[in-house]
Amino acid sequence: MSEISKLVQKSDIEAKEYDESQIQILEGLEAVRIRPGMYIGTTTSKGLHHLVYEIVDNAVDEALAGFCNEITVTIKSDNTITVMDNGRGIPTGIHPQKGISAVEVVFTTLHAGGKFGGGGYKVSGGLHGVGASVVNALSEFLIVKVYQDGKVYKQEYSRGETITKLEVVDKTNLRGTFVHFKPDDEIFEETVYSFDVLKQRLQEIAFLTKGLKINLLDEREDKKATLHYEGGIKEFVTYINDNKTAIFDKIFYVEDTKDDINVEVALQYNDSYTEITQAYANNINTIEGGTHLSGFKSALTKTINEYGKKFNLLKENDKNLTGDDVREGLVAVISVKIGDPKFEGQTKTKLTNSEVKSVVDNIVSEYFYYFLEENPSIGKLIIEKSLMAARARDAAKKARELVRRKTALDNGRMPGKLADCLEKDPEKSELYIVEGDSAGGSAKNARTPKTQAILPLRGKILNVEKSRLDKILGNEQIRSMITAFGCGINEDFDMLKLRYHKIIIMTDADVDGAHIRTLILTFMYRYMTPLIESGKIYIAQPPLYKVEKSKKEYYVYSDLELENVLNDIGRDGIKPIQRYKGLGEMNPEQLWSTTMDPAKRILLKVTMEDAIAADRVFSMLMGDKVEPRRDFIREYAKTVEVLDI
Ligand code: TSJ
Repeated sequence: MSEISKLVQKSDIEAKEYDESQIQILEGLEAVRIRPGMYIGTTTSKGLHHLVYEIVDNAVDEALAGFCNEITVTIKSDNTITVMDNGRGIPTGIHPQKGISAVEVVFTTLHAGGKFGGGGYKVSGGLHGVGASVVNALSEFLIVKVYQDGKVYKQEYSRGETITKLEVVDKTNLRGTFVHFKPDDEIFEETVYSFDVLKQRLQEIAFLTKGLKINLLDEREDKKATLHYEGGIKEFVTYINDNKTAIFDKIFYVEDTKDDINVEVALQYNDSYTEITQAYANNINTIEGGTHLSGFKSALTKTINEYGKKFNLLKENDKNLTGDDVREGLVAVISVKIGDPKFEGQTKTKLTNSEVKSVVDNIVSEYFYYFLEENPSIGKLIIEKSLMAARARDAAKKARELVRRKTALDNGRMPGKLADCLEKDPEKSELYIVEGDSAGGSAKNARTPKTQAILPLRGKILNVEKSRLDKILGNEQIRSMITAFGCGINEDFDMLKLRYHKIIIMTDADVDGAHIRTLILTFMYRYMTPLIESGKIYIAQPPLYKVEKSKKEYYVYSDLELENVLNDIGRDGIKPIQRYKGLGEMNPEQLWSTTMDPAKRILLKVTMEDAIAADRVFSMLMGDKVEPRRDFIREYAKTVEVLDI
């Protein structure tokens, strides 16, 4: 007997005289409660928010089918969630075989999503795509109301069990489906919803479903957002380019369907050197790429070369522009919707349906060539930009070879100022990047030489947002980081060669320190993205104050904590309150015990949940446009001390 059926037997299910099919349902939902991680990935805050997306996806499917144009998500004051749409309402009739309504099937049967109705594309059933029954199983209560044919139907569940029959409770002239649920605090480690997290994902869904209006209301503090984009992913491109300078105004946009594969592509170029391409399949952000992305890339490179040759912007016997050349400064969003998406890869975010590649390739080639012909001034700008990229790439290649040759000559020698650790196993080694020589000196004296290495950086760190690779590689600070890390950059990046499993940025707790930290992080984000994605980068937290009272010392890490400490120990008889302006003001013992001792220190891990959000922040902080930066700093300066980017 399986573990699950044993548990089911032990409970009082049989005492209630359930029939065969109901026992199967309960076993299924019991399994969800026993191993929630298998169904929603995690029971942390991420999983908590995932419940909302599971429900919303069902309403989005109704919108894709053409029967709904508005969805309202509300965070109630008790952190329960309601989702309402204005679609046809889940069918309320009795399912002939199962003997229960479609509503009850949806909420009590695993993987019931999309089993009836048929036809069209569905975004539910995607990445986790586990359906409404999983949300039901993991909710202390769930109430569904269907507004249909003049009546309001209602049914209640608790932890996956049916509590009431589906019954008519009212009259109505509305149409739609309403769901109210409370995530079970026996399951979730965190039960407080974040408005910003929900807003981020709902905005993405709204971009990907043009015309659909999504309202997000927060009744805890009377906040709201309306996410509604008639232009769909075209407006997504505008949004990504917000803090950047586009090199032409018009956005290329195409939507077409071939062989039942619906393809939407929007793109524009900006004057930066980085590429932002976001690919989606059935509204899932396919960060590992796949066939839709390959089709797009192949079409873009081919079309630009063909156009350039045809209109004599490229010489007949010149080398072709490469994919990298034509994607410098590109912002593109690709969204495909297909009946039966297949995902593979480490995070199951790589689309593998082979038929998609040529469909995307054909659609993009045809329409983009036409777009260039119709807009010759844009065509010329794109070719010129690509040619510049090609020349710069040659220069960068030479610079990189020089760096490689130098390192070979140095025989793999580390930068002179690096005080390396004795440990050779990267898993046990950590690197502190410290700004300034005096702080570097203190850190070298404070460290545990066995496992802690120190790399002091002095002088200007280049703003990589404003330079191409050849110039970046000419910067000594950046070169010393690349050499010390050992893992290379960009296409040469190799995590296996990384020499430290923790890289800790330690700068002064002042404005200059924050600026230097942002410069270092920008470099890491643009050239060593996997380091950030895999959580190898940390920020050290030196204390802001030292309070001394009756021979005791208190180290304090924020203004709020200072208030609390002073209230705790009493303000009378306090000798000095020392404000640390720089790391250099601490002696090595103090630096060790407050900031570097693994047993006591506080490290902030740099995370990157959302690549678009991160890109916007870095473009804004480090780019040319002053306005958005000023607004951002005004908005956040009051509340945030360390940006958790
Ligand atoms: F799944 C769910 F219960 F969580 C949920 C479903 C939650 C929300 C907020 C909305 C929905 C939902 C389902 N909205 N609209 C629908 N539509 C159907 O289920 C439906 C209606 C009619 C037909 C038909 O063929 O006549 C087919 C379907 C799938």
